[in-house]
Amino acid sequence: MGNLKEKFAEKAMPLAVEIRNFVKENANVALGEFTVEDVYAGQKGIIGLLTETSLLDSNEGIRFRGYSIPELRQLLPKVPGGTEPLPEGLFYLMLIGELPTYDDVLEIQANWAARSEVPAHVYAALDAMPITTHPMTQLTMAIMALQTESVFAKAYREGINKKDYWSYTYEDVCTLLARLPLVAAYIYRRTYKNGEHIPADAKLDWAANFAHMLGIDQNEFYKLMRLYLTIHADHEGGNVSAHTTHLVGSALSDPYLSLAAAMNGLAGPLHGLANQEVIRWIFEMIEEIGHDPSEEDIASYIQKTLTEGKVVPGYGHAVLRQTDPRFTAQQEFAKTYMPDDKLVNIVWKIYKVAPQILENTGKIKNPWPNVDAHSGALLLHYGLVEADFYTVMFGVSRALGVLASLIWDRALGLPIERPKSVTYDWMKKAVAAKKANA
Ligand code: CMX
Repeated sequence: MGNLKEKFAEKAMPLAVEIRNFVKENANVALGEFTVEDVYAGQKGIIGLLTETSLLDSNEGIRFRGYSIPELRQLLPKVPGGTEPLPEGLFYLMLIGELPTYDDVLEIQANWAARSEVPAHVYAALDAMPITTHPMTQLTMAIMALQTESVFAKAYREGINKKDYWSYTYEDVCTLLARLPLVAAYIYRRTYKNGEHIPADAKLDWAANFAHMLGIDQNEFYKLMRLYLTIHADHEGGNVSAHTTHLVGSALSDPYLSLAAAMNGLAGPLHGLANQEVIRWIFEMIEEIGHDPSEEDIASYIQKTLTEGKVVPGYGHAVLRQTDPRFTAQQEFAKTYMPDDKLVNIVWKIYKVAPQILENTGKIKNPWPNVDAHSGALLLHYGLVEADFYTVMFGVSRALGVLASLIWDRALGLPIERPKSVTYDWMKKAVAAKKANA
């Protein structure tokens, strides 16, 4: 990818030198303190990671290179006459730190289209799996099968200079991103559509082509896919999928190995699988209380879920403390294109009653909806009814952000990650010593 790769090198190489000098000059500046609770609560609030592509504010939500989601919807290039941003443009922004032109996006599209042929053995590996295999398991397997193509792994084996790690990583990332929608669509069609596959259409953009290969050739669904694949891409570095990519990549595992590991994390119900769980939970509710539940009906169903010791999927967040702007963006889309959709209206009713009930528990730190609370209802509207596939779609998008970050990791020469762990016994002694000295 001549242009983008060169632009990235022009940005990243001087910055790597600048950061090295910054660290040398400021090595002893303290950034904060952390408590026993912080450690036992999953390290939230402890600064220990570096991610250039995006930054989260607990109240405002995510910003990609300084741009909020509403700003990205305005400013990123769109197809002529289009209304939603093109995710290829977000990839450019995350890599370069500046908004791309439409021509920049077209260049990425052409480059990825040229790399997109998936080797036959990847499809054969998928076909060897039972049709009942969860789509996320299939996705991880497909990424692992694609790993045979890693130019980073090959070059490392042959011996390369550290300074060139980023370049091979870049090549792997672009090839992987080019092929990911094809394998995801293949998984969908083999699992749910009798293996009747639909060839890619190189004239379409990355998101519309994905929609086309899934079998939903509607202009409105193309728009949804552009929005969906943009907003799910990145959520700074500490979430399970981003952190896993960075952690595994820090061992110099190639991008395929790193992304496969990340997708296994995304497949957890407290992370990406929540989009599937939301729809399953709503359908169970409908089965129990009918198709047109009142706010009171929904409130008692939420109470029941909590009493049974289960989580209300789509609500809460490890770091956010407000309604997720990714939820709001999807709500706005729904208000424009499907204001009368029954399921969408149930999602909105849940939004009216759930936060107060969750707040009243006194323990849930964020009672507001996250990205997963809305996405399934939008997909269902366009006929994508197979909820078990939803996290694969999240994964296709998340790959953009975590892999852009992985290129940065290699360009900045970030080292192997190895935080210190301690035992409970160690912790008790440390606390006793602190108290004695207080
Ligand atoms: N329903 C019921 N209980 C919830 C809850 C919810 N939606 N959100 C948090 N809680 C509970 C926690 O399980 C925890 O309970 P215990 O003290 O009994 O262990 C307590 O409230 C405090 O948790 P927290 O500090 O508010 O939240 P965490 O940082 O531990 O967890 C998250 C964050 C997202 C895992 C949690 O809110 C949750 O399980 N939500 C539902 C699943 C979900 O929607 N996940 C998707 C997140 C977005 C994404 O990554 O895609």
